[in-house]
Amino acid sequence: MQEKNSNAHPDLARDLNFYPIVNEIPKTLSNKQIQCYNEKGYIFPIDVFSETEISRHRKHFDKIINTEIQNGRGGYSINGRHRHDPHIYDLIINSRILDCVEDLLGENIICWGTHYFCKLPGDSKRVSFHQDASYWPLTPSKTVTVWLAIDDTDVENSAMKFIPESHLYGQINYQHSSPEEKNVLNQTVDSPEDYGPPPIYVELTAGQISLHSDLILHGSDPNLSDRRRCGLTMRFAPPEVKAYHGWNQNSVICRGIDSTNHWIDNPHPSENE
Ligand SMILES: O=C(O)CCC(=O)C(=O)O
Repeated sequence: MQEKNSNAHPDLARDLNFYPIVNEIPKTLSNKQIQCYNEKGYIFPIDVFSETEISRHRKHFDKIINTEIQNGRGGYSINGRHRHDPHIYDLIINSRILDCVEDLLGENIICWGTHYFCKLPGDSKRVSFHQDASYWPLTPSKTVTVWLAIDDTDVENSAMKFIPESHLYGQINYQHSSPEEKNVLNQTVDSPEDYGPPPIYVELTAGQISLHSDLILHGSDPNLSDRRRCGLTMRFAPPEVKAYHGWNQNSVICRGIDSTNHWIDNPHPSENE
């Protein structure tokens, strides 16, 4: 299963509305941050890992990406690896990350996917403006993405960018991307400027995270710098979200329970060894 390989899912009746978070007594995020999520569609920056902690993960990632490159693949091919890689699995069950997610989704938390977006130095590919929810056969659209900065990320090395408030439009029309666009994915929303104020760049220090709604318009430019820009996306949803086409197969019940019995609870990979 590829995380973002599906198109419009015209056969599926999906609820693609934004549901504002109602949590008056958050434990980790502030009320202001929750307000920002509801009004703008994202929160950042949030400090999660120290430089020592993230550099440990970066070393691990360096090894995986080198192998990918040696095998003729690139910076976007490491997708859904948490089921087999204990280091990534440890990140999706990390309590500091889950505490933030819990304030948005409640005490029962599923992680159904992970994907590194690694823009190598000089990478000419862009991520065209899109809504995650348009790609995913999931309903309702309540997935929160945690984007963990593995490297320092700024405008120069093509930080992700958000169109604030665009999550409030429901599903937005898109085109299939043209090859000239060199889009990493395959959907493009034209005229993103029609859906909110100018883009805001998600500049993060390695170890920080951003959180975004699956309805926010976002993307990133080619990386014209000589510095790598890698982020790990972790996709979290409450159990009430339903997945079609087998998208419940890679999941982990990271916190609480799934009383719907819909999601697979894949064990920590070290238990298989
Ligand atoms: O990292 C990027 O440039 C894009 C990431 C993205 O599209 C996502 O997190 O859904």
